Amino acid sequence: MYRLHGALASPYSMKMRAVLRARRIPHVWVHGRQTHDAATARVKAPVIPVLEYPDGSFANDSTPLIHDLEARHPDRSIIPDDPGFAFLACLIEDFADEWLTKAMFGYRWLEEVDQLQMSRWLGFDAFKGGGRDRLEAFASAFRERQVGRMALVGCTRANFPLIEASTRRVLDALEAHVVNSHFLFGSRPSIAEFGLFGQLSQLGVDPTAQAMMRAEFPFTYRWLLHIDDTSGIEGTWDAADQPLQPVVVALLAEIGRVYGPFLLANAGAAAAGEPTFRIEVDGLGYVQGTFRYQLKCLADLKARHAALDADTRRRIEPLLESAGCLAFLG
Ligand SMILES: N[C@@H](CCC(=O)N[C@@H](CS)C(=O)NCC(=O)O)C(=O)O
Repeated sequence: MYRLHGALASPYSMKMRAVLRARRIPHVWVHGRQTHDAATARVKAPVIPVLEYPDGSFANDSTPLIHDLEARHPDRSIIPDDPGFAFLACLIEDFADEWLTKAMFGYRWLEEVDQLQMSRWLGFDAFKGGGRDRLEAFASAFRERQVGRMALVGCTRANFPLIEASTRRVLDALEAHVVNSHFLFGSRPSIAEFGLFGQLSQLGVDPTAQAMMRAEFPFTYRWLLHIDDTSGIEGTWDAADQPLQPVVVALLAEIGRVYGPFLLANAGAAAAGEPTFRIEVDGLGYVQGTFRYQLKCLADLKARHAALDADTRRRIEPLLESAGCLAFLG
């Protein structure tokens, strides 16, 4: 039995919980301040979710965890068996984890109504009782901490127009898709859906973002409840020669438009020893501190792309080219 240590307000925790459910991997869901501190003390970077393995070892970082579980458990894989679709699914997951998360963080901590509501719910989730005073004390301390970190993760008011425009394009594409099919690469969920679900699950709860989703993206809003538990889904992957869903083409175009330039600018700044970098997309500027973790993400994506066999590359490169993704994968 695995033990997944996470939090309801943690997008990566919701992602991992949905993955374990979908794959019918026996686990218990453990959340709350006490277990959080105990579990994060057992890993290098004190971030959640933390997965406790049946042998008592602990590990975190959702993407490597997902691939490790793929290696340990063959059934109900969430990686499409076609190497081309597998690469695209991993690219979309990384985009959600590293770019869409800025929408999640921005919608949560930019406006006071969300800061107040979410910090209180985070306190409620952390202590599960123990009185209002303790909850409020935690809430105001956590709110101050998170609001103070907004610039660090690029979620400033000045950056938000680009983050929001990008998020709306993603939601537009999903809204048009989920009425036809709940999945991107067939009739079963892939790592891409879980990456998107993780971040969007929070937009489905936080007051301002939830109101936007219910009003403008009502089916995507409902889709979140479906992806939260797909343990009952028995589906198949699309065949390699089947045309890609328009939603996949739209997501790749968004990756080429915003995420590629973001990763390249971050890598360029790191190489030049610059503390910050700036990109501009459709006239909207975005400034952020240089981030080491995203250097690893870019390197992983390049390595996955380079590892593709020649036939697969020939098949998906025209799509990557027209989406502008080869600019950062080459
Ligand atoms: N790359 C990690 C990111 C994990 C992460 O950032 N988790 C957040 C919660 S969603 C966290 O624990 N942040 C640390 C903190 O706020 O102290 C993953 O994919 O699991």
